[in-house]
Amino acid sequence: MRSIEQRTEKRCCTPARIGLLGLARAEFERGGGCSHAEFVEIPGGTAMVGTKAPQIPDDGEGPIRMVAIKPFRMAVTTVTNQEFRAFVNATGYVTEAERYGWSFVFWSQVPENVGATQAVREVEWWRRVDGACWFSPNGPETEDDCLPDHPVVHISWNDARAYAAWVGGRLPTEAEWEHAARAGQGDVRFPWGEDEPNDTDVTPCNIWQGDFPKLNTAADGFVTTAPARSFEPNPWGLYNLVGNVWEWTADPYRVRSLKRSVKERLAGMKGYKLSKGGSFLCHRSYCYRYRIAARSGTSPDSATTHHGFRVVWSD
Ligand SMILES: [Cu+2]
Repeated sequence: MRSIEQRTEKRCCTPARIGLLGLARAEFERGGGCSHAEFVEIPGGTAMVGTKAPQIPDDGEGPIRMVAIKPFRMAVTTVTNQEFRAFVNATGYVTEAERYGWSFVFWSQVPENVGATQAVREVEWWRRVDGACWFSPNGPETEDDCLPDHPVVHISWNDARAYAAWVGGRLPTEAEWEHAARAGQGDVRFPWGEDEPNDTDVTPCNIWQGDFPKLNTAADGFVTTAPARSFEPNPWGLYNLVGNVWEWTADPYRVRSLKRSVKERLAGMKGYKLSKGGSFLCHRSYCYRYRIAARSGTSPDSATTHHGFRVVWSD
């Protein structure tokens, strides 16, 4: 069995565009847009953030913190391709993946005609694919893989903020996200409680089943993304908080730790942003991050096929 220490360094999660020059922030209109997204009212109060029982302590899952928050509204799903298309049609917004001309695609989804691709060090299953972006997610001529009701992917933090501003909203803080995910259930591991997903008959969310990164048996019904509104919602009516796609938050990626190894890792992650929820690539054997307290960080210009976002609104 793998120890927690080893697992800490193992991420399905975080390729970054390290070493590439930043691009200018795209122009976008603020607050003029229209979102038909369904949302729920989230009560304010004392949010529980983190857990008493961290599974990956070096990610900063503990200790448990109590944070006062105001009421807000949260979209019941992550932003879909259909919703993002409306934004692009209205504003002409160009995502960072389009500006860079490439994005990260999971190895098994790279079309055969793409040929050899560059891998990412330590997360070799991530491939740089030229032409991959939200409307053509696996590379050139894969527009048919952009399904209207699935989460939009290849969205950077900067892109997510631009969309959120257009619909008059914003990205949630970590405290808001966890508060909404817990739905009053306290220090539970998952949005549905404590039932641990397995590779066969307990599949409450879209994660990996089988041997990562080689074989996903798709016992949960999905090899890549699932429709944004699928599986049972949590008690507050929110879908796919864990699994499916990572969700950007408004917060910087910070880990409070005195450990030298953690500090060294964080030194290379300046300016990184925090994401929550894990993705369809997470598996307990490798990247046990489809838990409410789990966390990941990557650079605000990074984009992949397993990273999306959800919008919140407050008065
Ligand atoms: Cu993961």
